[in-house]
Amino acid sequence: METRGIIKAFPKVKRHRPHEGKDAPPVKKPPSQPITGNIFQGVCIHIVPAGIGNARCDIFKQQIVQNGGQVEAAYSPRCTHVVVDESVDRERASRLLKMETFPPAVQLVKCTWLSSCISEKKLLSTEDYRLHPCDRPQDSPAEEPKQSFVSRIPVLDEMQPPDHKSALEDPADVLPETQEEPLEEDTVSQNDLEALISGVKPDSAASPHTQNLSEKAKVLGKWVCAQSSQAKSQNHNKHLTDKLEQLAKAYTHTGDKWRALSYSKAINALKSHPKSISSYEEACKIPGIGKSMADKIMEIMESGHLRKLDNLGESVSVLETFTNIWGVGAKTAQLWYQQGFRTLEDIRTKATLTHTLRIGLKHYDDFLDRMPRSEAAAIEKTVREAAHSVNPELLVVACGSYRRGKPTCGDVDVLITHPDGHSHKGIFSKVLQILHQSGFLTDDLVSHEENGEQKKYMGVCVLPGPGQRHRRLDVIVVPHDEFACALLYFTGSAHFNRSMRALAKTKAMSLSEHSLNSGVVRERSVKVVPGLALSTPTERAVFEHLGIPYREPHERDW
Ligand code: DCP
Ligand code: MG
Ligand code: MN
Repeated sequence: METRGIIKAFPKVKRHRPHEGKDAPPVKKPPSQPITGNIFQGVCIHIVPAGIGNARCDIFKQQIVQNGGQVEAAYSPRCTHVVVDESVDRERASRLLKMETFPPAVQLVKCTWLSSCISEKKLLSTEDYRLHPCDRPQDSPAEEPKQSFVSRIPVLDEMQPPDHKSALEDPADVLPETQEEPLEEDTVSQNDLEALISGVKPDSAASPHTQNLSEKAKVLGKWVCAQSSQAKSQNHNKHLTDKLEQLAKAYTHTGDKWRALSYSKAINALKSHPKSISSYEEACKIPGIGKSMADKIMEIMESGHLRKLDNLGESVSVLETFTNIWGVGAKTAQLWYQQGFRTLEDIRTKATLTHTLRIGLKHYDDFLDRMPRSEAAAIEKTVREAAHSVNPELLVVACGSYRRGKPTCGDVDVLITHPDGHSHKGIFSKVLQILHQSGFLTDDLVSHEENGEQKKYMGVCVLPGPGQRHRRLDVIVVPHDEFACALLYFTGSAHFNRSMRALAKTKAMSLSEHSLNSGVVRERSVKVVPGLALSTPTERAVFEHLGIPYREPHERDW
């Protein structure tokens, strides 16, 4: 499926304002901070970094000093407080500090005490935060969960890192080992991927533990496709998601798709969280947010900033400029960067360009500009009129972001079929010819037949009249028995589709833009028996077969 490959190579995220403080050195030395408060006046704190993470540690230190306190790099008799990670108990603290006993005057406390003091802007009693000899780790994400299916939730940040050479290398970010293409339907990584997106191990949806109805509901509740995306419309965590989105974009541009996905999963989770996050523990409890993500959330909460954004380096904005060319993915962008190209002018004059890339370059600004819905509607109408002039019975539907009700659209995705099941044949080239002749279609990007039946076209169009911009247009023509699955696929979002396909997989089914099959057998995620297509006259039928509530298109905007 070459077409998908091209769609994949085209990042969804289209504009990114390079960060202004890009070259500012990271804040490393708390003592140089101006003192702006007095929460910690008279307090001398040693932080045991184990488990807390460097970034969070630095933020704590900075906040202590800024608020009139003192920080000791190692334990000393001057210390009034010793702060440890929530997961550290008294025994471990003794080992870490190499101290058998603690002087009674020293308060040994969990770092939640620090977070709370900072967020409540006062020196709180350590009463509820002190470590006692019998203390067990509390609220640690590594803690044994109460339900067995929850215990198998893989948290991205806790998996093993691959041998990555990312431009944004961050030892604090830990990644899964597999680096396969995440968007293919039947790749080995699909299950894992959705697990990362939804925070639930897909297998668990079908496990005996979930037979109990309420548990099943709980599991389904974790699937993106089983939930309404409306939940994120009231984002209570915009201050967090804005920063994380900047980082996610950077990962997209550098081709670090696992990190980009992990961030987009966390961003979705934060956007749909019913309230503003107020503590590290609260962040950790959200499915899809692991420790390292929670560290970043804390950093933003406590300092209003994410220092990583200051250290992105020049390459990220150059790679972004390149990947913003339609048809250019992270690989090509990196290759160009390695070849010494830094600007669009370099690409225009020095890079080897295919026909497609030349068109992408020609319409660089137009393609980055999302069009208003009204313009998308006018484009769809133009296609519909051309189709109806060939055969008035053809069904023509604008899908994609338009059908999901978005106020602006990156392109227009038009689906064509014929209710009689055969008259869709042969219309594709006729419709395109009409649109070419009228001057509406100006360039072709990709046009091909797939599976002998479904046909895809990707091109460029322009509405008549002065001042119109060139817009991307995708058209697919499908046989009527594939209509519902094609409509579902083409409506998206891509994230919603991944979730639904992964859910299907847990039920020995397989969902594609052609059909929903049951009785699928996979060996190590590779399909060995394709199964049989279920009857799917409507989108609703697909939801029903999968056992999830129907979602209107505007609820699929994940
Ligand atoms: N699609 C998908 N997987 C992809 C790309 C696309 O499942 N990798 C599906 C879901 C998308 C639909 O195709 O919603 C249309 O793709 P677009 O790239 O046009 O995306 P949207 O229309 O959703 O957004 P935009 O407004 O950016 O065009
Ligand atoms: Mg679209
Ligand atoms: Mn499209």
